[in-house]
Amino acid sequence: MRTALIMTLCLIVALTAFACGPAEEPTSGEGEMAEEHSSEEHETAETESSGNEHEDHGSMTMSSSGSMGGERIHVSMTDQGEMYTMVPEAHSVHAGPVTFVAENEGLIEHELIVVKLLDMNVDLTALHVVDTQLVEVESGGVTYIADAAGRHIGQVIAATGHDAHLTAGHTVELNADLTAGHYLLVCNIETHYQLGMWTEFEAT
Ligand SMILES: [Cu+2]
Repeated sequence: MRTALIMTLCLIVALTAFACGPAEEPTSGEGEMAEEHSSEEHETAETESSGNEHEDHGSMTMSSSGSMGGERIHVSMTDQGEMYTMVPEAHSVHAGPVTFVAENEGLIEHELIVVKLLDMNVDLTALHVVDTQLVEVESGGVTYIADAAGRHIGQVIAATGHDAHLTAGHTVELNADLTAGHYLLVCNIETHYQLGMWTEFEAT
């Protein structure tokens, strides 16, 4: 009787150890956690581990665009010849997250500004220009494009800005969350809009 009890206890202990053992094993537990968090921590880890500024930038943009999960639109920018150009590979996307992959194929620095048009009747070939640039107005933490009467005709949704260093030969990825509507993609560095560096774009 006593032997049987001991054997039963041993069996229970053995079964418990068998059942719980694998789940509590340190390596498998850490492995699962590392996989779950790898996408979120990718950006930080890459930034810390790499001393090369260029590589840092590449991995950061890959990480952020990956988490956005939207369409990728390549935008070619040129400044040779009589007209400057801003040419997206497509002029329409589904509303939602979009990554613009802006490639500067020209010889000088450019930028990409994504503007949602608030006035459907605006003539994009004749936007209001002061000192060779579109007028950008800050209001309530939002940047607008204004017409000659000071009306806000477009709202800036995303911009590479001058810190992105979209210099000759470089590519910068710009994430934007687009609601359905009519958009203007433009480079607003002095004279570039007037030289043709803009295009219409739709989110449906
Ligand atoms: Cu430009």
